[in-house]
Amino acid sequence: MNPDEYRSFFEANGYLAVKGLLSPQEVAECQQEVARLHGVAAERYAAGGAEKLGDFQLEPGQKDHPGDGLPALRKMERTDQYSEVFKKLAAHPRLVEVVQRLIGPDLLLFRSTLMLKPAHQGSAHALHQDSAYWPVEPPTLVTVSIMLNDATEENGCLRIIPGSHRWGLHEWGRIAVQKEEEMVPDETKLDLSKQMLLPLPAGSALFFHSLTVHGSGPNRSPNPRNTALYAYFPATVRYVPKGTAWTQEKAFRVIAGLGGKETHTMVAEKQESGSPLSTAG
Ligand SMILES: O=C(O)CCC(=O)C(=O)O
Repeated sequence: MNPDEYRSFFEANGYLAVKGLLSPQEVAECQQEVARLHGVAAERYAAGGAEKLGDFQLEPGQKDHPGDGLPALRKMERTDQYSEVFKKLAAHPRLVEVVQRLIGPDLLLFRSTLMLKPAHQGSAHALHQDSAYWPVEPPTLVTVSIMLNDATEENGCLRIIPGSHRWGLHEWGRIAVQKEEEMVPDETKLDLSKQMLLPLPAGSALFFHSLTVHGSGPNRSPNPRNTALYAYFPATVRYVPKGTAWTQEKAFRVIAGLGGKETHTMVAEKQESGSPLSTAG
């Protein structure tokens, strides 16, 4: 697709896949860094068990028995705080160029995460809308999931419902109940026939709107499915924390624009009373 068509495709469909965003060398560097971070997690676990893991989260069922080798991790949050590689990747010029085409020149970083699906053990993510959790209004964030391995149906590639970003924010946008490998929250009247799998080769990137209904299946394969995931937003939004998990003031890293300053601090606004999503955070 011609880059000039990115925005119109994204606005119509709520997602955009870009192949070859990272070179094979860049992918290899990221894979090495993922291995190093697993080593850090193993050291922390050895020092104090699961409680010492902090931003490293074990796969469900691994809490007491992470095994003899490296811990089976489901995700690593706030990677920009302890990984130069993933801090730098958030501002990768090709990545920034695409996000700017989608939401404009001034970009703030909302989230910097590694989503991991270890071979045979990686668990599913039930379908949900990210904006059901995030304190940004209007809900106009863009998440990018960068494939660090080939992502296939078997190892749990992302799945989305195209056009669902135009449905608005729903009560079922949160993962209400996630049973075993079930992909749909309870009380949902989602038309799953519209669900689309997005297998993509390593180095590709999938961009999606924070209202787009998305999730991923379990990893039933002998290969990992690891992705670097970032969420960006324009500074024109309001910061409206939902529940108690968010601070009144929050400094976000500036990725592009805003006069080149390093961080941009936002002050919480009260959310409208009666919001259906006002509990927990
Ligand atoms: O990477 C995945 O498998 C799912 C990630 C996801 O749904 C999320 O972080 O909101």
